Formats: sequence, structure tokens, C-alpha cells
Amino acid sequence: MTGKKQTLGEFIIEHQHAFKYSSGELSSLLNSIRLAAKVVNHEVNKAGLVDIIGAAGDTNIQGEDQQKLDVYANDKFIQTLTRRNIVCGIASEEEDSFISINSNDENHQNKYVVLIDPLDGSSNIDVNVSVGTIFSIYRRITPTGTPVELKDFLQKGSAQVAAGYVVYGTSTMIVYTTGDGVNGFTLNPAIGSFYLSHPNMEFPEDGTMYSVNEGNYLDFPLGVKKYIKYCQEEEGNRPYTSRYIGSLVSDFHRNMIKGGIYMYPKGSRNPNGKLRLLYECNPMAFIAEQANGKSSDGYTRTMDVEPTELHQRVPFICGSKNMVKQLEEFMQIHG
Ligand code: AHM
Ligand code: MG
Repeated sequence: MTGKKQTLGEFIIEHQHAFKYSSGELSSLLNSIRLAAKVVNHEVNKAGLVDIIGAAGDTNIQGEDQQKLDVYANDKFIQTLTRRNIVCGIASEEEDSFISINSNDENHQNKYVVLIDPLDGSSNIDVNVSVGTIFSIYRRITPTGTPVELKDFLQKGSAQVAAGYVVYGTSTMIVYTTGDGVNGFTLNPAIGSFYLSHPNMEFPEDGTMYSVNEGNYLDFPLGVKKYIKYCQEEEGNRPYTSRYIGSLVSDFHRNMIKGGIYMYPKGSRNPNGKLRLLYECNPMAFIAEQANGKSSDGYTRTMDVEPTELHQRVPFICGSKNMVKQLEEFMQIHG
């Protein structure tokens, strides 16, 4: 990395004027996420060294074991956003219900709510595989001056103001959009600053990688099964390469750079798929669309799905535009 690169902090300030409702609030919010990401990154990097890995003994709302680092990341993001007094509410994949922030904001003047998956792919931590943080930012729809309500969080993905992810990988990166393209920043651990390393990220329109948990193959809808077989056929640029890390952020990140499709379809064991609309699918869908990619449940654009509950799950197909379109065609024909 050369010394001339722009830092994330500089980038946020320089682009502040482009925000639709520019007041500095969104910039402060992005800066807080940047700070929390650094703190969590430090802890994730130590995971192999200290006795922090392993189940914390709690079970989250989804009925899954929480890892200690999940708890840590959840606490850090919530603490950072709460203490800086810049959001009016937070919903986290690790919390049963949303948190209304009013300790320092008695007048409830803050405008933004944040939805966050603090440590996605946490089953990968104890085998030293990349994990990530996913965040999604909306303006509240209820008037300021009152506490936030559930409906402030149950907004369609198309109403997102910003979304992004942190990938704690071979390098740690923050990738985000405020609706004006997608930019990626890599952490220089020696200095502790993120630098613009991937400006204007875009999915190639076509790709040659598919990412899906093929262990669930027998459970998939016929259209998905036929598409997977299509990926494996020898013709033209096929067979495609199968790449599945089992960490949405990492699979998405690779597909955006190299061209590919990620699928988590429904099945009899997961009748609505596995991934959560508000914490995982909508933010990734916003990034994908801003990067010239596409995202749907096979039929409906992800960001057009009307949310009905905080921890709602939806089938999720996301990636290079032509690959997603092709799978949608298979699903329309075969179901
Ligand atoms: P998590 O939020 O409990 O970590 O689950 C989400 C993760 C995604 O990152 C990943 O793509 C998917 O679950 C993998 O699921 P599976 O192991 O069923 O293939
Ligand atoms: Mg998750």
C-alpha cells in the first residue's frame, strides 16, 4: 500500500456532502462503526491465542449457540454506537428485540437506526477462517422526539441509507455504500488506519464461481438443483468453480471481486432459507446492487421484501447479474 492512499476517515469527510440528508450524523455513525471494527478486529486476531473462543453458554434468539467472540463483538458495536449518542436505535442478530437509545438523548433527536450482525460466520472462528460484521442503516420513520418503534426497523431494504461489511480475513477490510457506489478500505495494522484500496467495486456481469452448501442439495427446490447441474455441465465457460467458505461476507466479497453467485435457498429444514433479511440479506443486497450485481429470493428483489419481524429469514441469491438472472429463470420454469 502506498503512503498516498486516502484513509477511510478522509473519505467519509470528503463524501459527506453527497449524503441525501447531510448533517454530519451519518459520517459520525460510519466513523463509530470504523472504530468498533478496529476493536473487534484486534480481538478476532487474538482468537487463536487467548481463551476467548468457544461457546459462551448462551443461546441466541435463533436457538443457536453463541460463541464468545459473538458476544464480544455484539457488546462492542452496541457500546460504541450507544456511548457516542448518534443513533436512536439498534437491532442486532444477537439480541431478542431492538434497543431504544435514549440515555444521552432525552429528546430523541437522533435520526438513524442501525441493524447489525456483529460477527457473521462465527462457526468459522475456531478453525481460523474469515468472519465478518454486517451493518445496515436507515432513517427512522417515526418522528424524532419520541422513542423508536419496531416499525423503524421493519423497513424495506430499498429504504437503506447505507450498508456495509467488515471482513476479518487475510487483511481486514471495510466495504460500504451510501447509495453512491461501493468502496473498500483495507486496514494497515501497523498504523491502525483503513486505506482506500478498492475504489468503485463492481461485480463482473458474468462469473464462473458458485457458492452454495451442496450438502443440502437434496433439500433444494428443483430450479436450484437444475441450476447447480447447469453450473457443473461442460459447455462454453462451464463447469463453473465451486467455492463455499460458509461465511457470507467472505463468499460475497470473493464473488464481487472475481464474479460469482451465492445461494442460500429454502429447503424443508429451512423453509425460508437460513439468512436473516434485516441483518444479512438487505445490507448485502444494497451493496450488490450498488456494485452492479443483483439479489433476490429467486422471484422477488430482496430489497422489495416487506419485513414483518426482526429476525425474519428469506431465501437469498446474490451475485453477478447474469448468473442471478439465469438462476431466476431456472426457478421460474421448475420452481
Ligand atoms: P450465522 O449468522 O449464524 O453465522 O449464520 C450465517 C452464516 C453465513 O455467514 C453463511 O453463509 C451461512 O451461515 C452458512 O450456513 P451453512 O453452514 O448452513 O452452510
Ligand atoms: Mg449471521
